[in-house]
Amino acid sequence: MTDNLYDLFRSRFPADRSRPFIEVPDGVTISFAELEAASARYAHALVAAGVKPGDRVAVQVDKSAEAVVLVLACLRSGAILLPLNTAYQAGELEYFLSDAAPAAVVCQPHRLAELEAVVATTGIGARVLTLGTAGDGSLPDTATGKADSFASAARGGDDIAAILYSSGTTGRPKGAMLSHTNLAANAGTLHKLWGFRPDDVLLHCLPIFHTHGLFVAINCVLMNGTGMIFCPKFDAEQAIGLFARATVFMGVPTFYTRFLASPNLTPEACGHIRLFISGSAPLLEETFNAFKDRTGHTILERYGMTEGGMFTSNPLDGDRRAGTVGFPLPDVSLRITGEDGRVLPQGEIGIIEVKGPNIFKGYWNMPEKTKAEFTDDGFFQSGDVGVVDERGYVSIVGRAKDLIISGGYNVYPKEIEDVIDRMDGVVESAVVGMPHPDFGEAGLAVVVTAPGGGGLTADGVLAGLKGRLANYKVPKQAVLVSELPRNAMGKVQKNVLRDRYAAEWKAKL
Ligand code: MLC
Repeated sequence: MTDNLYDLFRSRFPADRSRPFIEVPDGVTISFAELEAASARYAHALVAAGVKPGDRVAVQVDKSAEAVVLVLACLRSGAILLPLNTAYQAGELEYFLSDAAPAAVVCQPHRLAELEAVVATTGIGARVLTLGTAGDGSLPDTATGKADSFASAARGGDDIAAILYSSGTTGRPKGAMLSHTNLAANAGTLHKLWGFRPDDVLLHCLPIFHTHGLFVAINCVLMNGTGMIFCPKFDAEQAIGLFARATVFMGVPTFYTRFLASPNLTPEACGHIRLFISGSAPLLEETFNAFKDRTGHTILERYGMTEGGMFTSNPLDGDRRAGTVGFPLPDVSLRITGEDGRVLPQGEIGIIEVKGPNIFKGYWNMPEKTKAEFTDDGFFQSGDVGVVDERGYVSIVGRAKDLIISGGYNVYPKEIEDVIDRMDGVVESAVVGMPHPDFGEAGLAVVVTAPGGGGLTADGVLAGLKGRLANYKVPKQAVLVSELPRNAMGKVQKNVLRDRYAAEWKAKL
């Protein structure tokens, strides 16, 4: 056995392989036996497509049982998985594919022509494969008839298992490289910390192209060797109906606010769930309290990011405190530092830095950026501003980076401003995060138009962004102005904009 993560998961599969692993409501059910066999066949199909260990396989597919099989097939074949949000548009994909230069790109059949065109533009020469759900995908076609067993490619612990792109406040998105050991360490820690039991069933409603749905949720289930109910999309009513058959639920705060909006969220409906977990965005104290009042359940909030999975968690047994993200995980060292890099005493506010076996190996093709984000003694500088209280609970109190977290997705204003600034009639722009009842935060674009403006309207700005950026990045509102407020250093005062447009924003929601 090597350090291939698949082998670890396989060692945790139940002795009775006929037990269900994935059940899609009104869809397929896949047992562990089928998972093993199908991921072997898909791994053979990847090899047949020319994929070698260490090659990247970009995957932009809808959430399905087959998609999970493909994820495991990538691990088994030693390929590096590059999951891509299905909302990404051609321009965004072009960058990821040029940067990561995958050997193969897997997409839904209906996007084949589009992805082929993107691949042609990049000149990377990748094979474009399709993943159908009803016999209409080239990958399942190639897999048909292949052997049901596959010897996992030998992988060392530091070999990269996945690259996940995260954007930034400046420059290009960065591909965070996560090793087999990074993922194994975090999965093992969370599985233990959250007390997974032999009878647990996870209700999975998250997308599977980001850390939360992919590595936190699925990997805990794989470590537990039990099953999950796998909903292709989040639907609050459907999820509430399924609580009766599940024991663990993981979601972003928007899921919880949508549950609270339903009269069907009752203590009885939640009676079978032993653990509700929230993450990816700050859980408002108001939501935490309302959920407790309505259901009797105390949501467990945890904190992490793409660059290492989870860093902290409120306790399973013990006080789960609203407004905090709990304690550093047992194998994570966490410290707070000041602007000069000095480690601050408990109670002082500063940048959160973390170190542990789960922290990523660096950014793909960006040694300088990697170096800049780690301290000399190996701590990753998260860019989040936090504080540790006298009991050791960590709270996130702000962000050192200009970032909007909308419905659990990170949205970087700079990326949107760059697209707006290239529009005809635009001089410059600023995108700010505003409070949003459903998504927690959402973007407002404040756009300075050229004299005359060329007929540009606020709606025109928003329409111009659609199709160029993933839909969740498109600001919900825009205003046209003649100038932006700046401080003495010439920096746009985003806090002034947030205050100035607060009433107008709220009125238009
Ligand atoms: C959808 N829309 C959003 C949005 N999601 N707008 C802002 N922010 C979002 N998150 C917009 C769409 O653009 C569309 O607008 C309209 O809402 C309806 O789209 P939809 O697809 O029908 O929305 P819905 O399915 O309701 O999606 C909402 C959601 C989804 C909350 C279910 O966003 C979601 O699953 N979020 C989870 C994100 C997540 O998994 N993050 C984990 C990152 S990992 P229009 O105008 O086009 O009609 C990470 C690390 C960690 O952060 O710690 O976990």
